[in-house]
Parts: sequence; structure tokens; C-alpha cells
Amino acid sequence: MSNANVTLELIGAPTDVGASVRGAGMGPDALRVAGLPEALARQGYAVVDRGNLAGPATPWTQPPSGLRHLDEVIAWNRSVYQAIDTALGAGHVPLMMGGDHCLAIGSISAVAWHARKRGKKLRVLWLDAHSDVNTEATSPSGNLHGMPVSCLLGHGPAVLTGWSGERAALQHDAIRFIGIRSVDGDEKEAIRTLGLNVFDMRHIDEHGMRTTMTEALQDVDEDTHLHVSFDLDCLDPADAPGVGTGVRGGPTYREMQLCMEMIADTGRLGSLDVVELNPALDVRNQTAEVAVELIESLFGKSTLVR
Ligand code: 5AB
Ligand code: MN
Ligand code: MN
Ligand code: MN
Repeated sequence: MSNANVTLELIGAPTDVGASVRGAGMGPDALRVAGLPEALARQGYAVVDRGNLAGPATPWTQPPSGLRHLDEVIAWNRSVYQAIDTALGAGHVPLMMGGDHCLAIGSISAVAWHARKRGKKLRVLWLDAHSDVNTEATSPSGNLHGMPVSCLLGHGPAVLTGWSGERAALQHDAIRFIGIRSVDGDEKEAIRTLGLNVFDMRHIDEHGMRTTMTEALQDVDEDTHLHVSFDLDCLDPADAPGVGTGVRGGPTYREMQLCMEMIADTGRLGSLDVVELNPALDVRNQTAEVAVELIESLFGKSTLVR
């Protein structure tokens, strides 16, 4: 299918409601300022920018229970779910511009619903420094951007699970984590118990990005809907300083380019989250610009001469 027949639908979700640090709400506009819609249009895609969703302000209160800003997180995720559901229903490829990573609950739940309806196998690539598999019981912070994976696996609070029509939007073997290097003690336990598929930095260091991605994409076939959940703190903070929870020792810009190019090569990318961009901490919008270049590669822009 030529790019012109593919409609990319950009959906802004300007909130930091699930995060620990303020500023991720400016992410969608920073991506626009860095030229994301124009870059994708230059690749020949039909690009529709739906603008920004509306939602509640972040109260910045401490949680009454272990879940900070739960009501607001639910409200934002409802809007995201609806917008992604509408985009997929129209046959478009949704690109959710966060916002913090709690928004993946809504986006991936909608993706899971559509994948099941179409009889597609769902595979999620979780590009992140963190594994985001905390629960209310294990979270050191109460911040819901550290818990979306648990919610999607059916282990979150009841109000944030089951949105895909099944208790778990994702089976444990449907998700691959890439670039992980900051995992809380209880999360490690959860990764082992749940049998999650983690390609951590040690793996990337030892085997390289090429082998890592070959392994991570191994069972992607023509019946697969591939979803990428791209937390910008996956990148090394030297390349991407504009994030709220940066961790040293991540993939370089070049390694991440290869990662994106290998995903593009599958031809199965069906939806994308770009989250955790924090322009308040960025240097001259550099992280947004890096994100745009990586997204261009993810959608098939190649530096290959052959
Ligand atoms: B992000 C931490 N594990 O739960 C927690 O950026 C950090 O979406 C979570 O990956 C980071 O608070 C969440 C310490
Ligand atoms: Mn994350
Ligand atoms: Mn992260
Ligand atoms: Mn973060």
C-alpha cells in the first residue's frame, strides 16, 4: 500500500496527570513545533491533526490512597480511548502524542479491542527506561505513569482495567520491553512472575540492537497489529534531555534509529504512542526534534542507499 493511502491521525493528549514532574502536558505542541505533521506529510502520508483533547487540570495533590490523581487519570484515558477508537474505526493509523505514559491505558485498550474484532494478533513494543509494571501495592510514588502495563495486563484497579472488553487488554506474551534499565524491586518480581519478555540494556549491550530487534520482532507476521508505545526516556538523556524521569545509560540516537527502521521494515505498524516528552526540561526543543526524526524512521524514512 502506498503511503498516500494511509491516513495518520495525530491526537494530542496534553496532560501530566500520571507523572511525577510537571510539564509533559506541553508535549503535543512541542512535537508540532518540531514539525511532526509536516515531516510525515513529506513522506507522502495523508496526515490529519485532530488537535488536542480536553481534560481536567492536574491537581498536584497527594493521593488519598496509593493512586495519585486517579479520577483525572480516568477522565483523560476515557478521552484517549474514544479518540483512538474513532481513528481505528475510520481505518486510520492513530499517533497519540502525550502527555505522560498513563495514557497508554486508554490508547492500547482501544487498540486491543480493534485488533480482536479484526482477528489480528496484537504485539506491543514498550520502548522505555522503565517497565511501568507497578501496582497500587508496589508503587513507590503512586504515579500512574509507572503502572500502565499492570492495568493493561488486568492487574490494575478495576476502574482502569477491562476497557478492551476483556479483563486483560494484553496477554503477558503480547508485549516486548526494549531499553529497560530502571526497575523497582517489586517490579522485578512481577516481571518474573508474569513471565514478561524484557530486552533490557544489558541485553542490548551484549547482543546489540540488531539482534535484539530481530528477537523482539520474531513472531510479527502479516496478521499482526503492531503497536509501539514510545516513552522518550528510553533514549539516553544525552540525546533526549527533555523527559521527567531520565535514566543514564540508554540507547543512543543511532541505536534508536536502527530500532525504528527495523520496526518499519515489518510493515505492520498500526498505532503509536509518543509519551513523556517534557518541554519544560528540554534544551531548545531538542528532544522533540529527535522524536520527530525517530518517528520519521518508524514510518519508513530510510537512510539506506541500496
Ligand atoms: B514512565 C517509578 N518506577 O513507578 C515509579 O516514565 C518510575 O512512564 C516510573 O516510564 C516512570 O514511580 C514512569 C519510580
Ligand atoms: Mn513509561
Ligand atoms: Mn520511562
Ligand atoms: Mn517518565
